[in-house]
Amino acid sequence: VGRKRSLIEDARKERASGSSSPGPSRGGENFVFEEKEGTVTLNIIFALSHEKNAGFFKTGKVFETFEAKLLHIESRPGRKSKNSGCDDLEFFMRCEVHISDTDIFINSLKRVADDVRTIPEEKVPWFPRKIRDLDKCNLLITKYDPDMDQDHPVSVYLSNIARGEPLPRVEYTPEEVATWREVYRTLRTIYPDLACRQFLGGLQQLERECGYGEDGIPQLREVSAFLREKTGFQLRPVAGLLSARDFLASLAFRVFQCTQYIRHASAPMHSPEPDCCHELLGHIPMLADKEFAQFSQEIGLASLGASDEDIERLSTLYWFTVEFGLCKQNGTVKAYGAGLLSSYGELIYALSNEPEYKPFNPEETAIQPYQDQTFQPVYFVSESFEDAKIKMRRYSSSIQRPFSVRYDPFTCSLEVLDQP
Ligand code: HBI
Ligand code: FE
Repeated sequence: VGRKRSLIEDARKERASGSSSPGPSRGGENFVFEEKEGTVTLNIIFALSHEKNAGFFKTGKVFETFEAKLLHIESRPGRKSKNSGCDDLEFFMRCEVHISDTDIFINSLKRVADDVRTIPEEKVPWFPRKIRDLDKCNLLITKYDPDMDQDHPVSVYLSNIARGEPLPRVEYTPEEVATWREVYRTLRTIYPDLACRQFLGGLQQLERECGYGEDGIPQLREVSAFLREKTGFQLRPVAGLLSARDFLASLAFRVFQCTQYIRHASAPMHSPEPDCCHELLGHIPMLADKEFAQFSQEIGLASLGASDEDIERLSTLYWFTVEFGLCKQNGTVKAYGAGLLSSYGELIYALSNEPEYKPFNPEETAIQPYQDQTFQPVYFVSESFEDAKIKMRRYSSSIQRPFSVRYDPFTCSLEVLDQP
């Protein structure tokens, strides 16, 4: 037993020194905020029979060993005692333990107590509270594979991403610049007819102030500084496609997670995943628009601590607006979605007579099935960004969460308010 205990303690010491473990936080009585790789709150019920003499103090030892923080304790006559007249007691304990200790903690209790049960409670998934918490929003779904091309600089400049260092400057190869040139030239010619006014305005400013043009791939560091001045958005380099939850959470802080590598030269007009052509041409000019920036942050704020089902709906909304959205301007329909503005083929298709259009309406848009392999089956048309933002706000206030959030732009952090 002694050895086992010291192993547990060693593991704990290691953990304590290796990470700045976040302090436990909890909300009201009926829900808890989950910690990302931190502690978990457990509601435990167990019984102690009359024969287990001093059993209660043995359970106390288990709590002590695992440094379980006791939040509540209650006792009552056990079920057996009511029928049989013996003096069993049942205990209810609410406590916090380290997530990775959960199973061993419960098993240890089972050795000293009877009928050990845990009662699940409503969990609020972990979400970032401060901008630096975004270091933990790094769950990659897919990652650019440098093995596809050994000369690709991707592995070099992905190595120092997580530590909040200044945005790395990338030396792109002549072949990569040639890919960019082809994409830029092809798309630039059709933008004046098909892109919305805000996009064209943003792109012109980027051409004047940020070195946008055919001759080189703009550096994220400069683009990020540009955006900060325009709308407070900043860029953060990312190694690939993030989970929808982590990606959307960063928008709440006006942070856009941005890939920095470029698609393969063998298919310059196609990329199955985001690459810097998609980000720099599709997203960045739009993020320089105040109204659009607010709209994007609105989706991000709605996603914090939301259920998996709500994340799915918000992700679909993001898809049909930020990626594939259309809007009315002076009586004609224009594109503002980055997936369209970075794809020659789909941009032309979306603004032809072929596809079906529906008015943007969050309740309906959020449940529309979407396509990530071919062109979209339907596009949603907004009246204006102002209108889209108001509708989005109304939609997000309808999402059920046991708390509300308020963003403080001065500290770039969230105030989390428990609802009465
Ligand atoms: N990750 N890096 C990156 N870029 C995206 O555009 C992106 C993502 N993860 C998820 C995602 N988009 C979509 O699921 C959105 O609908 C949220
Ligand atoms: Fe995108």
